[in-house]
Amino acid sequence: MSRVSDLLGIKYPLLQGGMAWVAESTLASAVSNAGGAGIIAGGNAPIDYLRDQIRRCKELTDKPFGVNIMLMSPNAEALAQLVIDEKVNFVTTGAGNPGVYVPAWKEAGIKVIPVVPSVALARRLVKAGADAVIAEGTESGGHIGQNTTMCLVPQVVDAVGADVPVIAAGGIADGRGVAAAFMLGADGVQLGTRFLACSECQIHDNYKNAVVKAKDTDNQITGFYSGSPCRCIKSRYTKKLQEMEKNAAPPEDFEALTVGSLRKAVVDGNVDEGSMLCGLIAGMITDIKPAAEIVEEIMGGAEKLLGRTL
Ligand code: TUI
Repeated sequence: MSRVSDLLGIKYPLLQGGMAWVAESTLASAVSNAGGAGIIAGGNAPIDYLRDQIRRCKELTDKPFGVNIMLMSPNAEALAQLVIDEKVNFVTTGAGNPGVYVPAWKEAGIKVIPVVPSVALARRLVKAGADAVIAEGTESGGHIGQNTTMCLVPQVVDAVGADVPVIAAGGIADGRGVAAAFMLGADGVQLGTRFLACSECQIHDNYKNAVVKAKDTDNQITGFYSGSPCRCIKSRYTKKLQEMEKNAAPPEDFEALTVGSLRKAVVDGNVDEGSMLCGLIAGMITDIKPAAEIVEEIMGGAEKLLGRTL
């Protein structure tokens, strides 16, 4: 068993990304039932909805699953308490430094696994008590840092020391990517984009099909100049946003375009006005299949390449 499987009590050291608006109980439970670690994303969602999602997930699986807390959410503090009240197995965090919450989570026996886009933050959070870190490269979909998976993972592995497992994220969607992550010193992987094109993923079919159709170059980073870069499938929406950035459009114009854009993609399937967050590896994804098949195929492929069980 890998150290990540040991830590989380799962079969395979594979986590499903905590994608805002996307990662809900149906997807998370399917990944957990497949032997990986499913994750419910907090995003900006209301606490009552998230409590229901956690409880629904417990009904759909008896395996461990986690909750991702997006630290820029106004509900982050309430969700930090909810995961304690609901005795969630583990927490991942994104878009900020979760340091203030770590002592209470540890006290409650919750495993803490922050996403880190840099070596400095990895060091800081390990000192604060993180059980593992997710080193996320800029190949990922959504809100991203600037370092690539290939460069970031080995540097984080060296920085955190032998006792702390590192989970690689960004640009991984098959056995070759998993094997490469392990060669870089990772003890586990987190996949988001591959699970967008998954039968149990509840996003609108238009969004799902856009992931499958995307080529290697059908990808665009928005928000680059505002300091909040976000990777999406290239669309009318991303082109308009980039045009507005170039022309330094007023903040109210950005707000009019971006507010509710994730909902438009995920719920309405509006591929022109919605923001279809998606990683760079979408170009390699050509089919939609059940989570169990995805997990078995990827981990089987990695085990063959590495010549050992994971
Ligand atoms: O969080 C993500 N990806 C996301 S979150 C999201 S929803 C969203 N909504 C509104 C604004 C922004 C996002 C869509 N995609 N990935 C994990 C991640 N975390 N990527 C980068 C970071 C990160 C950045 C800075 C983590 C920590 C951090 O710390 C800065 C500090 O405080 O030291």
